[in-house]
Amino acid sequence: MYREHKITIVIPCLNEEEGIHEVLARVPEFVDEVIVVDNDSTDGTAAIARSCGARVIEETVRGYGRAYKTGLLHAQGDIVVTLDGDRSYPVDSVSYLLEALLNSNVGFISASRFPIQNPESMALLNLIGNKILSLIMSLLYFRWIRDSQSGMWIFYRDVLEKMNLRSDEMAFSEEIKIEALCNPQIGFREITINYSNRAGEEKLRPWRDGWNNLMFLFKKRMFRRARSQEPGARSQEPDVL
Ligand SMILES: Nc1nc2c(ncn2[C@@H]2O[C@H](COP(=O)(O)OP(=O)(O)OP(=O)(O)O)[C@@H](O)[C@H]2O)c(=O)[nH]1
Ligand SMILES: [Mg+2]
Repeated sequence: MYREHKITIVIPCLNEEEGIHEVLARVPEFVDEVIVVDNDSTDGTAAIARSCGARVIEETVRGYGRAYKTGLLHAQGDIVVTLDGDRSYPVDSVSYLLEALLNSNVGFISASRFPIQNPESMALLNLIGNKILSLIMSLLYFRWIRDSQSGMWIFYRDVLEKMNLRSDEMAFSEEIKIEALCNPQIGFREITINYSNRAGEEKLRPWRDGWNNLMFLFKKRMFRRARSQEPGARSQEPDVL
C-alpha cells in the first residue's frame, strides 16, 4: 500500500530472462501486486518471474498490446504502474511517479524518456523514430507530447473503464495515451524519467513497428473524429485499429 492506495505493477514480457530478475528484485516493498504477462516466451522468463514472487499470467497470443490488455484485466490495485521487463525503465522511480500522480489533478501520467539523460540508452534509429512519431501525434492531437512511445505509465485503474483500447500491437502505447489526453474526465501529463539500455535482445522491429504506429496514429485520429461527430459511431470502429 502507498498512502492508502493498493498498487499493481504490470510487466509484459517476451523472452526477457536476462532482465526480469533485476527488474523484480528492485520493486519497492509497498507494491502490493506484480503481474508479469508472459507473452509466449520460449526462455525462462516465466519461471524466473515466479521464483521472484510475481504473479505470472500466460498470454499465448503475441503482441505488446495484447499482453497489456490481458494483464490489465487481472490487475486489482487502485493504481497501476507499467514498465518493460528489460530493465530499461527505472523501477526505483515508482514512488516518484506515485507522488506525481497523487499530487496532480490528472488520472494518467506517462513517464517520458525525453529529454534523454543518457544518449547511449537509445539507438539512433529508435530516437529518430520516437521523435517523429511524437511530433506527428502532437500535431494530430493539438497537444505537445514528448514521448508518444514510452512504455512506463501510472494511472488510476478506474480510468480504463473510460478508454476504448483496441491495438494488440506496439501501437497500444500511443493509443492508451491518446485515450487519456482526449478525455477531459481522465487528464494526461508527462514527467521525465531516466531511461537505460535494455538487457537482452530487442523485440521492437523499428521499421515495421514504426510504420504501423504511424499509420495507427492517422487511423485513430480519423475514427475518433467520426465518433465525435456521430454518437452512434463508436461501435463502427474497425478491429484493425
Ligand atoms: N515487441 C514486443 N514486445 C513484447 C511482446 N510481448 C511482450 N512484449 C514486452 O513488451 C516490452 C516492450 O518491448 P521492447 O522490445 O522492450 O520494446 P521497446 O521498449 O520499445 O524497445 P527497446 O528500446 O528495445 O527496449 C518488453 O518487456 C517485451 O518483452 C511482443 O509481442 N512484442
Ligand atoms: Mg523496452
